[in-house]
Amino acid sequence: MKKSIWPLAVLFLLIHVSCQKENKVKPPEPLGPLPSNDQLAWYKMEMNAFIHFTINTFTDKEWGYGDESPELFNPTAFDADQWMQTLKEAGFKGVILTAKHHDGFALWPSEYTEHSIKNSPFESGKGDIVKSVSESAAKHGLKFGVYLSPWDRNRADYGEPSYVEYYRNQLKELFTEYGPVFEMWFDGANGGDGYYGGANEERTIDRQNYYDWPTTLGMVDSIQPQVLFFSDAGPDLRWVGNEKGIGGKTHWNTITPDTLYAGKFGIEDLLQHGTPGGTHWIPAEVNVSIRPGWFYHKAEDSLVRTPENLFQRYLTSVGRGSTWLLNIPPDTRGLFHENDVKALQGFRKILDSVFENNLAKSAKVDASTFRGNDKRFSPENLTDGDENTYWATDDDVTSASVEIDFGEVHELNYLLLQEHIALGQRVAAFDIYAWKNDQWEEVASETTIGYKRILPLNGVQTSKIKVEIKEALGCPVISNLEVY
Ligand code: FUL
Repeated sequence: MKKSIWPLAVLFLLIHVSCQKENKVKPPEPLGPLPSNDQLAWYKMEMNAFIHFTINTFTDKEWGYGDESPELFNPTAFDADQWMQTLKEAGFKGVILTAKHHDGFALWPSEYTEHSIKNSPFESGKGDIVKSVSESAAKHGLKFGVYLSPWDRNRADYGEPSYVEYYRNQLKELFTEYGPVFEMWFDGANGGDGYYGGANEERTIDRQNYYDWPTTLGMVDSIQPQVLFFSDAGPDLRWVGNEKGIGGKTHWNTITPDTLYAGKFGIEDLLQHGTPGGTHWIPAEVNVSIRPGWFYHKAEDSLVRTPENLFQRYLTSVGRGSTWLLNIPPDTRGLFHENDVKALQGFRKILDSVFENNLAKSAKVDASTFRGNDKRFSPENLTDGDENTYWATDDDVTSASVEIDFGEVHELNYLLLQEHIALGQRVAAFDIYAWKNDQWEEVASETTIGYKRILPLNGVQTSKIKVEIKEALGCPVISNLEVY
């Protein structure tokens, strides 16, 4: 019997056509430098706590000279669980502890110095704050990070090559004995006067070369490769250029390290804003203290930031595509002070109430265009709650708009946007419009989006919002849009 080959041929043709179609609309190619997986995980942490605690807590100073007796370190009710519980409830995801500040006092029983907790009365010299904090952090599901001041006003050999060896030995102890570390914070403050083993003098170092950072970072990297290094200039995270908690409205994650090195003056503006088309992906981290000082001072008990002020700092850090590193200094008891705890609880309440009801979830979303008219890149991806899906345009389209129609008038307070930064940072200028009196009225004109951008809409009454992307380095790739 002669079988017809037609059904088979039609099937092949259909498969062929559908494959061709699949291939035709490809996802956008990555653009420029990209974040590493560890950096991507870091953005998602959003809020981390900085903890400044050492001998300064007991001398009421900000910068210890380095001649303080270890006998002074004696918290009477130290409880790392109180810190971690407070932080966890407030929504923090990581904690970075000052294992050693500029005064050189080590909060762990380092075998390389006598200037440490082992010679203090705290727990009869058997205490280890680094261990207690790293263990409590792990118990509460928070990631642990380390601050180890390169500048050491206690060491007699600060400024000599042997000090750099000492510093590396301390890093080795910290990175081998205290579990995984997500971030290492290298402070830019360096050199000046100090005790220096009794020399009591001024010392300056060649900031660019003295520490031989590539060797030091390579050593840490070989012990814990996931660690992100923060310093004025990176290489993984950069300083934001101020200590006020203000990220740049324009925040390019990209920057060219040629133009930077730790300690160079006058680059604050560059650090805050970054450079479109910069050669490296080094996001700015926003650090600020909940009090005027970094260490606890009784006289500042009434000067703790209010919940509303903390919320504003959240908007100027996380809301500008950075992570927020908020310092909460424990007091002489070794506890977060009641006023700081209250402020954090109040802040959390504001955050929960502001971001309670995402109106975009049930709104109708429409775009002026989307990539190849392919559903995989349609504007609905903006509100599907899936961070892996996104709205994108064709490669040659760098301006496009999206409309969010709520069907009825609402009072709107915030708009939240996220770029799919795994494919690079792209958007350079965008406007937001609200539908008022039968026409579009501009409510904001902005530049970058990045990992996250939260913009105040100031209670505008409207039934529709439009986001118009005016300029981008490549086709826009936007993964999330929320409205509150
Ligand atoms: C600065 C230091 O000098 C301060 O004491 C504090 O540690 C702050 C976070 O960084 O450079």
